Amino acid sequence: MTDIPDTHPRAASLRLRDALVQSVRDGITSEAGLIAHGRGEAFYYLLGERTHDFARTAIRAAAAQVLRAKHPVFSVNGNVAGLAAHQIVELVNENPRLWAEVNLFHFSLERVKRIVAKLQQFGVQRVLGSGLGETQILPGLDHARRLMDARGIAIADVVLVPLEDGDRCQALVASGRKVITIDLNPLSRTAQSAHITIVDELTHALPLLREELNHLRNTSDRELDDILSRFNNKQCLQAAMDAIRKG
Ligand code: PTJ
Repeated sequence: MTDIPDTHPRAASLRLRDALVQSVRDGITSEAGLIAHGRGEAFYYLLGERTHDFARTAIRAAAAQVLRAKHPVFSVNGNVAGLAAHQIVELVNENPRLWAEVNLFHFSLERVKRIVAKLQQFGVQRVLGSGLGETQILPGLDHARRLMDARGIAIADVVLVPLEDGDRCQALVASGRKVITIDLNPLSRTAQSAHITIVDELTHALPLLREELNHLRNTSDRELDDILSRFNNKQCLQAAMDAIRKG
């Protein structure tokens, strides 16, 4: 790991990079994951590297959606596992209906197993790997991301899929599941097709989602439905694009 002093003006950003580089070396994150991260960094820079109100609004709706779900699943890829394993533990373990399922684009069974093992080592109580157990197929996809564990995404009504490929997001939406994403690019196909898009950096959004879940946990179903019916994803995406344009 690089020695990054706290006084470095870009310390937080450099530490995330470092974590991801190490995660590639550990065989958790794919090499292409570094490129995906760089794309995220560019959008984050344009967004002023802070959490905007449109993201907070989407995070609140996401929490309401997870709390209203019967079987919510957090779909974890190599970047998410590399950057946010400690945050996945908190989310899954504090929300008894929530499962994590490792699902990869650059697929190998070895990497799925390695990520599942990493999450287990961190203490995640409910974690599956697409392709490891009894497997079903998500229609409309030709690559490994179509694999779904029969106890996980296959029976999920709500799927949280940060940093996702657009075609899988669209296939999940077409399958009737509610889809929540975290994506710094408001123009991506994923951002545009998900039901709830949190335009914020992953490791900043997840603790806020955790807080919001704790805050809303004892809220009535009626109030949660009210939050969801008032939420407008198009408006949030427009606000994100305006923020980027205005600088
Ligand atoms: O581990 P695998 O094999 O499943 O592969 C995972 C990656 C991320 C490599 C794969 O899904 C991929 O290529 O993703 P894309 O199509 O590059 O999409 C990633 C999206 O996430 C882009 O829109 C980025 O702007 C965004 N993004 C990248 N890093 C972050 C981010 N959004 C939020 N927080 C980040 N840290």
